[in-house]
Amino acid sequence: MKRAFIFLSVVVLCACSTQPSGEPIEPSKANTEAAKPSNTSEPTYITPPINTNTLFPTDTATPTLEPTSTNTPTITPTATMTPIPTESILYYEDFEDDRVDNWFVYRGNWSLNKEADGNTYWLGTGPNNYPQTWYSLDASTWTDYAFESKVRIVKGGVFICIRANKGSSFYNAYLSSGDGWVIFADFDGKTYNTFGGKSFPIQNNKWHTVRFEVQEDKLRLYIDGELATSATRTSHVKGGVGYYMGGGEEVHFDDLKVYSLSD
Ligand SMILES: [Ca+2]
Repeated sequence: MKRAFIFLSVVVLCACSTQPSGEPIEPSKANTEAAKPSNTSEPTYITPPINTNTLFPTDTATPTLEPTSTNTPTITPTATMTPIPTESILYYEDFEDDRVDNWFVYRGNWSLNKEADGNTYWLGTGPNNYPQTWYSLDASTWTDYAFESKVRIVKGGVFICIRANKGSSFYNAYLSSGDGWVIFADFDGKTYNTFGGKSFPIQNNKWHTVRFEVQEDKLRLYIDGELATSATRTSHVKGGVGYYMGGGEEVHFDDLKVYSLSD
């Protein structure tokens, strides 16, 4: 584990050194990076979505965010969360050992911080270029699972990713504290498609327990135990987890848990 941590630190340093902070990423470069195969020694990552109009539910982009009947049937919400046996845990991190193990950081500033009661949490921020971090160990066997974590948005919003090949492909759930909006998206390295958008109140500066489930072709997003939105999708079948956010935003994370939902 220590060896992996050191290796990842080196990778992170190398990755950061090739990307001067403050320099915008050209879409063509991002697409090239996205096309890199995942089995090379160099980790795959990109700036996920380039066009912010497809990312953030602005007034002009809102019409495109609504699910359509052709490819984004939204399933009927249910009142209860899927029960998860504790023995199905795949990953857990509370940062109380003052370490962040097995995460690959790409862009932005990610640091451990302590609250007044001594609890340690992870803080992500950065001026631009989508600060992002990805679970770095092999998650190729992760298919049906729940990614639950406590999330506190100080500013902006957060993209929570599942079935991810780091930044190259993933499903995400976007939570916007500014306008109380949640929405799914999938990204295949080239195309970013949103679906399943719903209004849902999200308070700034408050811990929310966010649980993003994927089971077969079903996506379900729970916030503080309440089903915020759900949808069906068949774009991705396996992969790990990650977070990213827009530039200039600040989000806190704690108590990360991944549970298998496989039968
Ligand atoms: Ca903690």
